[in-house]
Amino acid sequence: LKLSKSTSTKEFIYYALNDCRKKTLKLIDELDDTTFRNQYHPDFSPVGWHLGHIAYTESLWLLEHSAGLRCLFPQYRKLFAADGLPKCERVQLPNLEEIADYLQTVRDKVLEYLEVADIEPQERLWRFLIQHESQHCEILTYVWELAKSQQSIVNSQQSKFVTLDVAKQAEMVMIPAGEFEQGNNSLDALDNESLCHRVYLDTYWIDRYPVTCGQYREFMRAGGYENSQWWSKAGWQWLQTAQVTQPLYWHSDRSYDDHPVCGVSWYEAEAYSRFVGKRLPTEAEWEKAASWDAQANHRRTYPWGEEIPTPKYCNCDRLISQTTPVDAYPESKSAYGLFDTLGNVWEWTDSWFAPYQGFQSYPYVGYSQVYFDNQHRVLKGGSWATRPWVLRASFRNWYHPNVRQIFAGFRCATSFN
Ligand code: AVJ
Ligand code: FE
Repeated sequence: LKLSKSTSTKEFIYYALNDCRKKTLKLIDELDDTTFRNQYHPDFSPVGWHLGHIAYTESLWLLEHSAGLRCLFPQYRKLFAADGLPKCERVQLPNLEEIADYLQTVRDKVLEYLEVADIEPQERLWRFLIQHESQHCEILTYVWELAKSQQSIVNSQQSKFVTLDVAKQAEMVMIPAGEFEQGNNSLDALDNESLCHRVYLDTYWIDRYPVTCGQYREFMRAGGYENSQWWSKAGWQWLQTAQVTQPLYWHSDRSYDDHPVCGVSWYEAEAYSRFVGKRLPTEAEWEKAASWDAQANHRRTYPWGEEIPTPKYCNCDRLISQTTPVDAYPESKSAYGLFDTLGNVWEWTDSWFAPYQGFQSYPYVGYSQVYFDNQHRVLKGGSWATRPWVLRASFRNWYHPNVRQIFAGFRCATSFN
């Protein structure tokens, strides 16, 4: 199927389900049993749990709630429900073959149902499930990276010269005062992206590129991790217990100097920003700089326009399996000239995860609403492991500020030149 204007909703859903699942099955193909069932970090469930939970969620919403079928695998309900067991108890898993069978059995029924379903009123739900699978596959990639780092398998690239010079890396872009449109009301937007609304921002400056390893090394070399003056009170407190001295996915190899920093907590991002006399952008500042086309007075879905993300535009979808130089995708440029806003690394923002005016939970309160607790910071843009279905300027991710396992970096902002 070639997607075009005449593709029907049903054809599109069929295509997206298959495309997404093909990649999930490819992951399963590469998986060994230890990586499948180990819990590598208390904040993250085992890889195998995520796979079972994908099948469970699809079955719950499409087969039980929509098609009205009985639960196919009632024995898995407690284990794979989002609110079933604490993460540490999610290790008593069926084996890989059983999970693969679970996914396949549910999917076969789902495709049968898709043929007869009245799709129009359910479109939002189907789109949600494609994004749900995409997100869990990214999260299981985090766990997999932890597994690899324990087995000391490190991604490494051919040694190369850094081509983006230091002055260029530090460039900032001025975003003139004015209104823009934040959020997204379309059918593929998640509940937390609506309602779309206009926001006025004063003039500010924002980095053209994410902060690079080369730039961050200066912070490390200057004793950034030993000097409380760069850290907020909460950040310094966090550092005393975390006892870290470099990002989680740090490369000492200088050929990574033009790659974005990856694997920092929000506190590290905050400390670095203070060190260079800047601050983290708010979510609105990030989103305006990435998506607003002031000349057209128009919000772009992606920084470059409306074409869906492909390898031409950004480092995503696990196609490269690690970060790339921050200037590697000139086609990614936003109207204001920012590079690399989508893909490569998630970017921490200064904003707490909170609802927009008119927010309504969908499809369940536990998706977003329970996280509106002023304990989670918003991340934007997606990483090298993010599937295209969840890459867009309005997408909102959220984590506690101490989390480093996600593939997160940041860029800085200032209010004056
Ligand atoms: C948006 C990644 C924070 O992991 O809780 C998956 C995604 N929500 N299933 C999460 C999610 C429900 C969510 N994050
Ligand atoms: Fe989930």
